[in-house]
Amino acid sequence: MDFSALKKNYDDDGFVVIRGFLPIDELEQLQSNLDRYIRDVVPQLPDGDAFYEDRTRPETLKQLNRIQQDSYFQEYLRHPRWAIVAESLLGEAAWVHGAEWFNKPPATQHATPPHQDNYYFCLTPPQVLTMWLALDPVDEENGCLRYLKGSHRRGLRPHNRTKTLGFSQGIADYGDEDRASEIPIPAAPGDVLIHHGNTIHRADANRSTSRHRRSFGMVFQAVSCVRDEQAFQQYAESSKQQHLELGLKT
Ligand SMILES: O=C(O)CCC(=O)C(=O)O
Repeated sequence: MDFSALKKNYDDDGFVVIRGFLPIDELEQLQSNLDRYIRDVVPQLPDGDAFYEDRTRPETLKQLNRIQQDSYFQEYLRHPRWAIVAESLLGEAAWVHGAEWFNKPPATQHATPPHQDNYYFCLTPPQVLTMWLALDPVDEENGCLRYLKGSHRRGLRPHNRTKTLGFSQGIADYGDEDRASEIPIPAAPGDVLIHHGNTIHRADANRSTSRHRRSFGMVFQAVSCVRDEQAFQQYAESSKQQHLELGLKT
């Protein structure tokens, strides 16, 4: 892999895509462990670790947080393939926050609001990136990610509360001009999309009638980052408040 070309694209655009990042055997192993986790572990998790569009319908499971509480995923966090790419793009040593799983089940109304991840993480400098691995074929119909190229160089935009479980904050003034410059990124299973913590992104709901839109994500934070504890507490409080309003027991 040509890491210097990849880093230049990442620095210029705020995101890069690596097609075929995970070979098929590794992808199958990851997927089968996710299937096992969803079947055996998820039914026992507290509300805050497993989000549903409708809790009474297990098939509407849409987000899993802190998957690394399972020993397979705890070990998976140390997989060198991911860390080598993350550290090359960040240009320094990094550690991984944890692992997450996202889905947009077919025919649900779950759009991802426009946001910048570092509004949630509160890190300075914003040396943090998200690696988002497609597990299904992903396209505009089932809600692919959409990026605003170069937005990572323009600082954080104001965010306000949303009603979307899992994405409690969205960009307050996202407008037509933003929408017109979005770049949708279709992906095949095993492709990874990597975005800078300040890159603006969002995704539509899944409009297909039968296709899931699953992905597996890991966030890498460079060792030079320091968290603004006051800003983070405010964010955590607002997220907790949203969970209470939505009736979650966390
Ligand atoms: O999967 C999605 O729709 C959103 C994921 C996302 O925003 C992220 O990983 O930063």
